[in-house]
Amino acid sequence: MSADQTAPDETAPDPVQGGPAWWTSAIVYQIYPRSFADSDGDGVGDLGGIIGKLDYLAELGVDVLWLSPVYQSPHYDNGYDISDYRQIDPVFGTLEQFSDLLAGAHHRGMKLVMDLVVNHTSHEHEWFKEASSSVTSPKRDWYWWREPREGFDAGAPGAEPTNWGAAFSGPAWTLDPHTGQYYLHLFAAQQPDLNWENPEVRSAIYDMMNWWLDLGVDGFRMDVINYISKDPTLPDGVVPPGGLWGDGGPHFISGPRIHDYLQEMHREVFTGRSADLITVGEMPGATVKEALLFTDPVRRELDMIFQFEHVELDYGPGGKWDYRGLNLADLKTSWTRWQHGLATTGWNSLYLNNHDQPRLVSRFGDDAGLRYESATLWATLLHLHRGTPYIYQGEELGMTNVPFASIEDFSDLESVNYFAEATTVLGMDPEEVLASIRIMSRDNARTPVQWSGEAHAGFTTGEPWLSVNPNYLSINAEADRVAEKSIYSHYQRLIRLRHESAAVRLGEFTLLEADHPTLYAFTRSHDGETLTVVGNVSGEKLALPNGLGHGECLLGNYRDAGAGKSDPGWLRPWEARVLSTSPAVHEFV
Ligand code: TEU
Repeated sequence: MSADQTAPDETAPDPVQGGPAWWTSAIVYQIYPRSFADSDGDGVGDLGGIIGKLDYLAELGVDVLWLSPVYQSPHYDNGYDISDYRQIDPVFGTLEQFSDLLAGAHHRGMKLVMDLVVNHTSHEHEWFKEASSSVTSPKRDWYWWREPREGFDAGAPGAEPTNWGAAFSGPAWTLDPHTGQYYLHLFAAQQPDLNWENPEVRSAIYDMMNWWLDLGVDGFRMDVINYISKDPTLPDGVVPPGGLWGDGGPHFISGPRIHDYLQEMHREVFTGRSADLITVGEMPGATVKEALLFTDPVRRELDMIFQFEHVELDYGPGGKWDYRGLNLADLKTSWTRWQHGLATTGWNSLYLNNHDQPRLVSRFGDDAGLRYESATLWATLLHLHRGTPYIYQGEELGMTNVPFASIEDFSDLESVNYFAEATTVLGMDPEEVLASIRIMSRDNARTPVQWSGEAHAGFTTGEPWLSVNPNYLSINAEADRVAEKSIYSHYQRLIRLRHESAAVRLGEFTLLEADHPTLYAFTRSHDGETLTVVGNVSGEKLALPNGLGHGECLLGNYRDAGAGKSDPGWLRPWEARVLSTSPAVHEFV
């Protein structure tokens, strides 16, 4: 890390001083290292694999790489359970290799952002080992410990200190038989929650963050960062109808001290450092109003957040596993509310895919006959909104969900634990449970990236930790990049358009034809320039109302769209066009 990378950069536009921040024109690419590329043949992706693909990423044109966790971990949750924040897990490589990766990214003009998982650690972290050694341990209070519920013996049914359920099934409390107390874990039992009320915890985390920034990383994606402040009285939650556990969410989502903590973190870690850093907070359950507080630059908390509203619109009343399909009207309403809510202050992150979401082309498009068209339609709609777009590995190739045959094919603890709980305690039909896991499981996003038609899709020379999607023979990077209909090329064009067009970066968003069932249309206006975006979210031809198809086509997903050959009155199945209704500056078709 050279000294000038951490020095305050006086020339960088500071959002507080006015003027758009650099990340308004940036595109972030997320790497899930386990599944990206394996350089040593052990079947698990690694840093060497990423280094080998830096040119591929630079050619795509992305500005920032975000690495899902590569720290030392027992991998119960694939690295989201960290046992040492300052070590690279040997399965991924070494700190030296990490420095090479960082230098390689910087050399190609890309920044590198780390995943920061500090709501919880692994149960194998030294802090937790020490904390659980005795009730008088100096680190006892670094985690949340409680006696069994009054009137209950430790370990008896219902003895948990609160009725909260964990995100990965079962109760949010596990008994430590050694000390007779329970510890809190909002996720798996192997992920005990840190107690942010304790100033020593916060200071240890800030030290660690400063250590990584001094090493030269360009910022952090902060895992469930709006869960870190709990109501210390830990009240019971409401049990939903047919549910097993209470919902603790209201007592820890954007809890009482969350803004204090983030402002303190800003002061202790980011103040005085370069304006070229980036912070993004992952925030399930965050509202637009809260997002405004988290991302208003004068409050000095975060640059942007990941909100979850749009990826939960296809949940039924029973939640994630009760899939009911997307109603486009709901998405229009939701995205429009977020676009307007953060129009003048704050900033949006734009995503449809990540390592926790099924593949977008299977979930929202047509992953069979019109895979190219529907993948590029969704990419176009997403990237033309106001905010920073995120691309998840394989999305740029139109990778699809996976035809998992049986529960044995799944690896993710969320899917595996849910299957066990649903088929036993809830008494559900295993085939029915399997059907919903097939659609929504996080493993859909976690199979190896399909690089080529070679064995295991060119991901590894060994046995991959999770089987490659059998469609790799036709869907892979090598084939896509030379195909006439290349999804990768479409992403390249979208990235260039954002880099070069102020209207894409900053334009005011206006939704059009709000009530149309299959047309998603909007304008982006900036400085006398207006772009009109029209997208057909269906496999049927669509007649465009009110002359909407007129204008010069800057970018489209049907090859003839810009050559004046397409009919401006119609959109073909899953067709998207970006039209300039003011003098065009660039030709992107
Ligand atoms: O996810 C937080 C989260 O609440 C959900 O996205 C969750 O993973 C799941 O999809 C609910 O169905 C973050 C990470 O992105 C995820 O990979 C981790 O498992 C989780 O935190 C715990 O660290």
